[in-house]
This record gives sequence, structure tokens and C-alpha cells, in this order.
Amino acid sequence: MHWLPEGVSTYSPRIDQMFYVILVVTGIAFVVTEALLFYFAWRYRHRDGVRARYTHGNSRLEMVWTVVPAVMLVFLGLASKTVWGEIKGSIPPTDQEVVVMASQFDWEVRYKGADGQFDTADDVVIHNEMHLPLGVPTKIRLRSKDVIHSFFVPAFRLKQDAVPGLTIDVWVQPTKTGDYEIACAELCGFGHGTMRGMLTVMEPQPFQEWMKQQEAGVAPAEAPPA
Ligand SMILES: [Cu+2]
Repeated sequence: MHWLPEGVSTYSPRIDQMFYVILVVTGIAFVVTEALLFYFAWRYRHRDGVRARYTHGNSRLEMVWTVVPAVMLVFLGLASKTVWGEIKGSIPPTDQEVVVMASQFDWEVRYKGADGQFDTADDVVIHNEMHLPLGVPTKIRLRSKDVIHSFFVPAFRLKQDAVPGLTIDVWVQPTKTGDYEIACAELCGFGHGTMRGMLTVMEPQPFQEWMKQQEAGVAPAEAPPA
């Protein structure tokens, strides 16, 4: 099945597997319940000369159709929580860090710069653009200046809210070079739909060169959209 964009992070196969398990389980439940709904509507339709019968229901049947979906729901919930918890809870040790400051309606992306420290004069700051090295885990620290945004990179299967007053860490290890979309997945105001960025995964060597150029100011950072 190929309607999802190609997954290009180390954990995307696990997310996709979970997605398909949920899709199949809920898909079967949907088809069965809708089929029964239509069948009963047809089977017990109005017919001349047939009187309606009053019934108190069937306790055993009601138990079954309550307990079975409940068990399935708990199973899917636990399985999802396990996958997401393992991904979120295990940020691999890495020197590669980026700080993302979300605001209406802009993604500010900050690199440490030549001194290897954040919040110094030589930080490299660009807007609505992120470059990451291939095959290396990057820690992404999400912040927000104003309202709740959601940092969403569909190709990575990564989506996480950016909340004012909090720093929320996520990580990714890209598995394929290319350009991928960054979107805001939380309705954050009138320009929400314009809050997009481009993420470029590069081989480590070109990435280092790009970083050097940024640090030297050779390629001036893109101005934020007006
Ligand atoms: Cu937003």
C-alpha cells in the first residue's frame, strides 16, 4: 500500500506497521458493523400486517459487543503507546542538535555554529528550512514563541507539538537523502496553512560543507516570509 509518503527515518517502519494494524482492525470493524446496520434496517423494515415486537434485549449479546471492542481498543492503545514510548524515550546520544522555535507563522531553525554552543553570537539561524545529515541521529528541541504549533515531517513519521514555555525533545535519524516537507499540524491562527518549511537530508560530507558556508555567512540565511 503506497498512499503514505516513503518513510525515511529509522523508526518509520515501526510507525507504519502500527498504522496498518490499526487500519486493518478498525477497517474490519467498520465493514462488519455497517453491514449489520444495513442488514437489520432491511430485515426489520416496515411491512403491512407485521406487528412490531417489544424486547428487553439480550444481555449476553450486549456483553459480547461491549467487551470485544473494548479489548481490541485496549490492545491497540497499549501497542501504540509501546511503539511511541520506545521511540520518544530513547533519544540516541548525539552532538547533532537543532533548536526549532515555532511562531505565527514561521519555523526558526537554529544550529550551534562554529563554537558548538547554542545562544551565542555565531549561532546559525535560518527560517523555514532545515538541513540534516544522513545516517546520523539529530536531536530536535522544539519550542514555541506564541501558541501551540505542531512540528510535522510526514516522511519521518514525526509529529510533535511545540508548546509555549516548554522545550520538547524529539529526534530523527534520516535514512535517505532528499527534500521533505515540514508542516504545522496544529491549527495555530490565520496563516496556519502557510506555515511550511523544507527539510533537506544531505550526505554527511556535503552537510558539513553547507554548515561551514552558513557559519561563514557565505550563503545568507533566507529571510522569514513577510
Ligand atoms: Cu503553526
